[in-house]
Amino acid sequence: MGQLIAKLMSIFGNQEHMVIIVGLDNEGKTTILYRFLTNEVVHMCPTIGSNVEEIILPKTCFFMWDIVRPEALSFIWNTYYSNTEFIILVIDSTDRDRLLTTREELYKMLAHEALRDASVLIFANKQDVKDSMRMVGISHFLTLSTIKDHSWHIQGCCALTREGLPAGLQWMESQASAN
Ligand code: G3D
Repeated sequence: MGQLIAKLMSIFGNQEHMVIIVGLDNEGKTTILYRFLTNEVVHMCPTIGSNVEEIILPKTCFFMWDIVRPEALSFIWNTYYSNTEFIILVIDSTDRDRLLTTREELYKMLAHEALRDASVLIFANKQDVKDSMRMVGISHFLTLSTIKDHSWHIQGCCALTREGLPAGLQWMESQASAN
């Protein structure tokens, strides 16, 4: 898989930035990916394999993989890590029960050698749902302020309305142009 990605990167050129979208199941990853591309809500069947899309912006392109995992409770999927410049971590802000699992998986992933230079965008999704956790609480629980060796940004969003998604992409664009 790493070789395939490297080949795709060489075809698309240097302005292409490799992004993986990770998170537990049902957090909204696939909805976010397709809301980057269209204003329509796409009704999806459960994905077999992975979704991959190219997001073309005026100054940069993001080649995004929505990774579908063999096991629902882990988003570790090492073969996708090589060449990854950005990690988009999607959190279901209503799902308090699984935030601990997300925290454990996040730090395992950040410790991975192949992701040493990757920047992390955290989408606190489903902010439209009443009583969802707010960004401050999520940041605190995930101890984001202790992350010193990766650039990171947390963005509240609602994938259904696209609210917050452009701001997240803008942060990635600014990171991409700074590197
Ligand atoms: P996944 O790819 O992480 O597994 P999906 O998650 O993108 O398939 O989304 C899982 C469910 O959450 C979907 O509902 C989807 O419509 C819903 N969802 C995604 N984003 C939001 C959001 O911002 N707000 C709300 N309220 N729901 C959201 P279904 O019913 O199709 O399973």
